[in-house]
Amino acid sequence: MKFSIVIPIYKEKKNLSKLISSLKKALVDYKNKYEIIFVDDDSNDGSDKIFKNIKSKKIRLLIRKEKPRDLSKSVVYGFNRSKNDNLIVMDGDLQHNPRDLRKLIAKFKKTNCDIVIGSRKLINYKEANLNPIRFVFSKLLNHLFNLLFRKEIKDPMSGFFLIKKKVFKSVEKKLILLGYKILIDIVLSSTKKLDIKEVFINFRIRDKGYSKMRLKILIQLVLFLIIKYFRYEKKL
Ligand SMILES: Nc1nc2c(ncn2[C@@H]2O[C@H](COP(=O)(O)OP(=O)(O)OP(=O)(O)O)[C@@H](O)[C@H]2O)c(=O)[nH]1
Ligand SMILES: [Mg+2]
Repeated sequence: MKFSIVIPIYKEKKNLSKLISSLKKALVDYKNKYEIIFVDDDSNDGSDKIFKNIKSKKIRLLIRKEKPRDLSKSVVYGFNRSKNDNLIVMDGDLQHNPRDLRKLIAKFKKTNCDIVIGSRKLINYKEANLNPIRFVFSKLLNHLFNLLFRKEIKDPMSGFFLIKKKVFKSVEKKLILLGYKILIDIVLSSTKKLDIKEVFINFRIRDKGYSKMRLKILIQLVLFLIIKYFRYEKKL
């Protein structure tokens, strides 16, 4: 099984060297079975210089020039330029631990499911490594999602997941592609009932750099859920 890891980045210069070295370490057993594609939304912060010293052909930097910048669109940009049949998305700020990739891949190999989600354990805010407000919001949004769409997904808001490329391709034209939540965009666009598995991951505190999560993005998310809800109801 070969996979392409797509990592959307925006002004993550301070995290990239550490992330790349921990990815290499975590993937040492997978040798020629993977590629890593960083999709930078034209950060202009010198992130590209870090890639100049990388000799491995398995690691690529793509710069997306389209404006306005957008996380979901960057992920699709990377998906469409990937070589392998299985796709993985993860954050570029070290909040997703490269060591957890193994768990996602193992679950996928064992079950041959459509999607494996790396889910945050949202039991209490300290264990989840979220500040109390983000914790409550994440829990509320997850509940709201499951209620509205009659699903049972522990962490549909996760940005860490593995998906078969053919599943992505089957829904690509229906995606809204707005903001952060590409996973729910994909899940709710499928006409086929998807086989979704989850594994718990160790979500970490942002290491360096700054969060791009803003009120605008939360409003985008609520808007996104409303649009999806009406489309979803029509589909049923
Ligand atoms: N290409 C691209 N990447 C983005 C954009 N916004 C955020 N990212 C990246 O997407 C990942 C998640 O964004 P974060 O800002 O860390 O969001 P978050 O993890 O929900 O928020 P924090 O917990 O506060 O860090 C990081 O790798 C960001 O660099 C964007 O507009 N374009
Ligand atoms: Mg983050």
